[in-house]
Amino acid sequence: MSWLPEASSHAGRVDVLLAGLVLISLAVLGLVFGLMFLNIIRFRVGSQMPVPHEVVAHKSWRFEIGWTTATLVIFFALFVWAARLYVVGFQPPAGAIQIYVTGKQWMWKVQYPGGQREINSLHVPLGRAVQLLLTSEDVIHDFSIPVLRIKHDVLPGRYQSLWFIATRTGSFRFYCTQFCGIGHSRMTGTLVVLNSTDYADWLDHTPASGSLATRGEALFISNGCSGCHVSGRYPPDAQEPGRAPSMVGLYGSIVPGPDGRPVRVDGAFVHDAILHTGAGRFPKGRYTTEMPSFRGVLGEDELAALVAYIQTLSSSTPPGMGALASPPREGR
Ligand code: HEC
Ligand SMILES: [Cu+2]
Repeated sequence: MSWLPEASSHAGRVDVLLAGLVLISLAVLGLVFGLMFLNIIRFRVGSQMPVPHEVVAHKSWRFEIGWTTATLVIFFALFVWAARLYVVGFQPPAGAIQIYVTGKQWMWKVQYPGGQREINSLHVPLGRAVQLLLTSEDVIHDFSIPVLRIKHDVLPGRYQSLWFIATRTGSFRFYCTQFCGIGHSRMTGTLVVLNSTDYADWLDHTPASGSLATRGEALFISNGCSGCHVSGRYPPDAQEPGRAPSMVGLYGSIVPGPDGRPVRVDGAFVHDAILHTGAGRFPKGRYTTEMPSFRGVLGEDELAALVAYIQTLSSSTPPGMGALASPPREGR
């Protein structure tokens, strides 16, 4: 549909859903009000129409049940349609490029896995799955890219995730859509979608001081994480736990959550575990030490780096780079 600008296939699907909702609602509205007005006019005072007493006396159950079932089915189908779109819309495919977006009064800070950073602008390659890990350094913000039809509240102390595949090159606006103080209206930026060669070029020409993961590794040591989380693989739920669970192989694995239901360890899981704002899957006393909360100690920049580093302990591909050919640029 071209009546609203869109830059992803998800946007197209959201628009079709919206059109479907509007059309079905209009059809129901038209039917109900049409019948109402028809009968108001037909049976107005002084009209010559005979009042059909039989119809009132013997109401048709077949009609009654048929109509109720039909509306139920129509609206339930709408629910399934919308719910599927919603669920898929929040499940990033494996191998998506991960970009960290932090809201702060009143700007958006963006960090790339290669170590590049920028403010109020977000560069992504065309046709590749991109996952945004969103968080806030202060109050609640909301990140919205209208042309992609995606938005999500951005909360301090937590990671939220959005993903998309851009299908059009160009520059598009993004916004904070949660009133967040006096500078809220200035909290906007530009999404730049580049084709893959331009994107590789852009990554190359944007200064970066070491990849996110390299910075994360240094932080893992300087903040004392490595003192408790010794390296080396042992299952975190082995009988002999030691000081703290291993971080090796943690990312991407499926672990039992606090309520016993399996959860997949992703960026949000790791981030929230470091701040103690997450689920916390181990009972107290499970390990010989207790992990201090790093809330207020580590900034969101540092947390992004730690998450990227812990990701590297589980895979040989650079974190969040997906299949992007360009290797992490170290030491630049
Ligand atoms: C004093 C020891 C100690 C220090 C220091 C420490 N941790 Fe932990 N950490 C633990 C313990 C014990 C657990 C398991 C119990 C829990 O989840 O609280 C844990 C759990 C975690 C988890 C969740 C693991 C899982 O399998 O669910 C992550 C992620 C983590 N730590 C990362 C870090 C990072 C990053 C740092 C440094 C910024 C750090 N930890 C510093 C002891 C520590
Ligand atoms: Cu805001």
